Amino acid sequence: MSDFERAAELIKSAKKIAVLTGAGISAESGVPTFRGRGGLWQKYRAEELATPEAFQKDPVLVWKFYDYRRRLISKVEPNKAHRILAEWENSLGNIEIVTQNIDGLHQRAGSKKVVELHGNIWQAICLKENRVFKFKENPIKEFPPKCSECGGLIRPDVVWFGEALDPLILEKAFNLFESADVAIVIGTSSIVYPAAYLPQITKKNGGSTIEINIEETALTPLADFFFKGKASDILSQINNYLS
Ligand code: BV8
Repeated sequence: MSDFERAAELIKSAKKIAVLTGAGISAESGVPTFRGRGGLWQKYRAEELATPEAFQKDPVLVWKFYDYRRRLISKVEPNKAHRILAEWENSLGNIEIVTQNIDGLHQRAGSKKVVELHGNIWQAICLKENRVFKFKENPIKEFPPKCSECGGLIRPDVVWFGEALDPLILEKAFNLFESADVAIVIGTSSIVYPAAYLPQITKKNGGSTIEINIEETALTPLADFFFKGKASDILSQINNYLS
């Protein structure tokens, strides 16, 4: 029996499956990753852009960074990896996704059960009213953009480095990986915490972990299965043994 078949058996017999995705699952859609070749952070340093201090210092620069990504994301489509996970949500019925991505591609592929750990690039927060709202202006016309209701400064509704994640969202993610007997980890360097901790919870509770990545990561030594390859290729191969 191949590892693909074994992984498929694990998925078929799972009571609950928790999926953690990172920028790598959107790479095949054309969205640059953070730390890989040509990654976003290679051009910019995270500290310069995705931190509250950076926004405080230069909200225009930070908003131009997000406007660049919004324009790029608005032109791409979910890829086969996103679509297979959406199919599995329907066919298996016991799978939920926790994503570090802010691109919304899982939802556009049809996934309904998606926890966005780090926020969503198409939402903003009015700092004056402390209100979260959909902000889809594309491209952004004025920098920094202002709240249409009160004229106050707004910021992207994303979690920056050094910022706490929404406790309710984090609790939901922890509970999911705690109750899962299978964790599937796709396209993340497993560097950023607390996200990287989630699959370790499943492991600690005696669950199994399946990692899909084009290269080994900090999680790989812990994984029960490590499939080296592109997310859409590996998921397609596992999917062949599910249908
Ligand atoms: C917090 C949103 C506390 C904005 C992001 C030391 C130890 C532990 C923690 C820390 C530490 N030092 C600092 C920290 C905390 C810090 C952290 O983890 N830093 C890291 C860098 C060490 N964490 C935080 O600050 C978090 N908050 O801890 O708060 C706190 C508590 C109370 C009160 C106050 C504070 C907040 C973290 C969230 C930061 N926001 N993004 C935005 O997107 O602009 S993180 C950013 O990195 C993205 O969200 C991204 O999703 C995330 C993780 O990156 P990946 O998704 O893994 O992407 P990456 O490029 O790294 O990897 C892509 C992978 O895909 C690669 O492995 C590649 O091989 C693979 N791949 C590529 N192509 C494919 C593929 N795989 C398959 N198929 C392909 N085709």
